[in-house]
Amino acid sequence: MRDMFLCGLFALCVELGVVVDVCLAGAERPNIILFLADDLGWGDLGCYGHPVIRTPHLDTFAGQGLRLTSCYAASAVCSPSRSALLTGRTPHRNGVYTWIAEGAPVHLRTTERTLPTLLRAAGYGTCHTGKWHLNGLFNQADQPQPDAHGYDWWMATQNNAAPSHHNPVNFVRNGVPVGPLEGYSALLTVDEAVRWLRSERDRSRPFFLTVWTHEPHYPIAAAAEYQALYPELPDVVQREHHANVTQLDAAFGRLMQELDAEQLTSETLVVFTSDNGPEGDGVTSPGRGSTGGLRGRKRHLYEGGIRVPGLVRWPGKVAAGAVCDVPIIGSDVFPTLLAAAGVSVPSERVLDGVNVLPVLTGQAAAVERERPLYWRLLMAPQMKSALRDGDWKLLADERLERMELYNLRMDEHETTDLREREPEKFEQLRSRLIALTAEIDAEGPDWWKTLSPNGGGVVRDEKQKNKQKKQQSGVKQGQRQQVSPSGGRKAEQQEQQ
Ligand SMILES: [Ca+2]
Repeated sequence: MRDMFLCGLFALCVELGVVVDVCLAGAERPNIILFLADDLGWGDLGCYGHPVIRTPHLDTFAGQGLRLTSCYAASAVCSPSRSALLTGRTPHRNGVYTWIAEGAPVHLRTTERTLPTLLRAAGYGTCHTGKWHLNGLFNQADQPQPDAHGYDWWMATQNNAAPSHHNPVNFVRNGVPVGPLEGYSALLTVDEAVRWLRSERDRSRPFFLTVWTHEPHYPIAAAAEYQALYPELPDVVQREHHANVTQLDAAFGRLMQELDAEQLTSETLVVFTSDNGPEGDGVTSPGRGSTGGLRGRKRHLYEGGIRVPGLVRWPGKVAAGAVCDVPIIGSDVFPTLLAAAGVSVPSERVLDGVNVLPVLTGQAAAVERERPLYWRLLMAPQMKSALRDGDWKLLADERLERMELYNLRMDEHETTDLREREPEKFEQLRSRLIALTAEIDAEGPDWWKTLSPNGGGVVRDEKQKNKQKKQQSGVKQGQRQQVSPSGGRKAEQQEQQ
């Protein structure tokens, strides 16, 4: 029976151009879970040193696997980071160059080859639950939905849970609106994953499951039982934020308990990470997440905006309790998980990520890269491009003119610009950044040239913008009058990203 399945699988893979390592085509192929938090900072977990936030399940999980201390999201906002996880390609190359506002034309195109598509073709069952945020026209025929990117089963939202994490009303399951749900988003998201694991998946196949929580992104809501864990915090905003991270941790723990109950733990590779750094200023805004002292926060290309928690558990393959400071970026997840499944990466296109499995499993001390780690985010408040090559990091403004150079080994907090003291290194990386940006621009769609860097929902060009303003002046005037003088519009924009 199993031989018949393998023969059928081989025929399917040949048809789709997917190459499966024959040695891994049988029972050795792991199940894979990619669990993603939203706006969780590098310093927000107990196992990353947070002095107050309680994350017992993730702390235990970290001790069972590998903790990455130089793990990076591929962007400093939601959608681009997610696009890189699923494609292995940097956001401006795959087209998702900014967070995607509802209604925006920007989306993850079907010309990209995604993890679920390739794993499904190789015989995996596939499921996504939680935030999607890879299209502007969610659950509409005009843009691809999660099923078009390889998911057998999905229950998702376009962006944030609405009206908040509590009793969300905007989940869609396999194209059908779910309606009002009772409970909190992360737990509901995991409940759906558990339901799929128990009742919907094909148990004769390995599975690929992505669980992308809304927590702790605005607008947050945390259950009373988790808020009760922080009686020492008089600030209700801080208490709810910290409880919200604990709620996320509880949801993660529930999923890990399900793996244990189903006796799947030993054959399942689990990756936990976040899509970008923490929101707000961390002191007065609703966002009370921690960068662990790193410079910058969400939207910044300084370390606090992009360096995130990264935990990997694969029993028998990844050493328990290990810690690794090798720089790894979200784009690496694609080739790494394909390698774990014995599936070859697409050879007809450029990948920015590389297979880091040898480092994760302790077989190599470093990652060989053709391209350095690269970021570009035109809505970033200061520097809008960056690359990291070894210990060195270069940041640049939009025109790639004003630049800063840091040595992260000596200066983790990016305090001392070394471009004048290290002219040779500066020139080497400057040339690299300019060339790499040109290469990526030549390949990716040029949405970023015409659409707003903030959400990609409106035109960027001044002439087009003025023309649109004239046509829609009545509507826009009405919208402006609803904005509070205290900056409600800005707060509303932050909540959407
Ligand atoms: Ca995010």
